[in-house]
Amino acid sequence: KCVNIRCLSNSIPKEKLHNQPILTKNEILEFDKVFPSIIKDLINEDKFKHITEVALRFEKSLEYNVPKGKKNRGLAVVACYKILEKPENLTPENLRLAAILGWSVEMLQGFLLVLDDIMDGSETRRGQLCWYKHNEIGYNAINDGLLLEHAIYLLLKKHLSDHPSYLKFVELFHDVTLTTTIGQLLDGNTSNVKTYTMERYDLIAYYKTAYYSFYLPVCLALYFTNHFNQIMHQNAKNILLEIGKFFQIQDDFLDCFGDPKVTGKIGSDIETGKCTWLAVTAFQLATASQKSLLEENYGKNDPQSVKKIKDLYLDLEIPKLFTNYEKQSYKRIESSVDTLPEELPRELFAKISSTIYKRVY
Ligand code: GPP
Ligand code: MG
Ligand code: MG
Ligand code: MG
Repeated sequence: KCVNIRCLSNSIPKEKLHNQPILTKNEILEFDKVFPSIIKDLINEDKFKHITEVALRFEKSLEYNVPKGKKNRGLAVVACYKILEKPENLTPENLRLAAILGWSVEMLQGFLLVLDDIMDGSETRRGQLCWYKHNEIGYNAINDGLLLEHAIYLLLKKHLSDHPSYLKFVELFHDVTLTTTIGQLLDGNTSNVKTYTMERYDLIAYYKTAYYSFYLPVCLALYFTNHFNQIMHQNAKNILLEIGKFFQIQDDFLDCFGDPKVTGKIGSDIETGKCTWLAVTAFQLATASQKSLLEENYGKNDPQSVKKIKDLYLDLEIPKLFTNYEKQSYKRIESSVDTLPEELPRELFAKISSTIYKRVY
């Protein structure tokens, strides 16, 4: 039974630690407090501060598309920084810079989501209408997305250009954006479900999600604390990509079986014929007649076809398989954490995977 004594963290059942943000309420508040000054910096950039029309539009897009998510990725930068940094360096100024790096990751996320929603034909995101879905926005959202991407580099230049790792930050953001774009290309290159394999799935999940969502925040914190050891980075990358794949499998499950009131988004993977974990798993398990049903109905933007696919997923007990997969995969990740070299903060990796285990949004 859950004991109501907060200071005795050991007495809180492990279950209670899942699906919780990586930082405390107060730490999240501190992170949020930095955002208004970031908006101010951005709209006061020399390039357009005198073009009120541009500054106002940018401000509107920043407010709508950046701060309203879970902020897992941005908060992870700060959490990782706090663990890696020497206590004497944990000054308010350094914490502010770590928060700015975190918000830069949230800018990347905002940029990717604005464009992803157009490509996926999505309706809602974070419980609100997708940005491009507003009548007065439409495809101009593409340009707003590009501006959000530039916000990353404007912030880095303004606040971190004197940091020894400045070039590393810039190159990392470029590299991760390229990786994500390659993942998005593969994800959008849909074909008949019979051609989808788990190998293809893994590649898409690593590229389109894991790099930017899990490797990027930790890598930024490593560079910020001047950790450049290649082996250390490779070890961190290996485990973070596994965590990222696990996260994308959850995302696929929630697209089909999640509650849009909780996830804040209406799924579209079946209609758009995406290579999801559910589709690949279902095709592997299907009988010959079920395979033809999949081939005929998967990827059709038609409610009856979608229902046939969802019913088949239920017949094949995909939700149960998913729950088992989630449990097994979580266990595997936990044991790989235990084999990480000493110089890597094991508790951080354990925390990252526990924040997403059993998530419902
Ligand atoms: C998640 O895919 C991947 C991204 C948001 C990366 C987009 C990359 C671009 C280059 C634009 P998803 O479509 O499954 O996410 P969601 O379910 O949140 O729409
Ligand atoms: Mg999408
Ligand atoms: Mg997508
Ligand atoms: Mg998805």
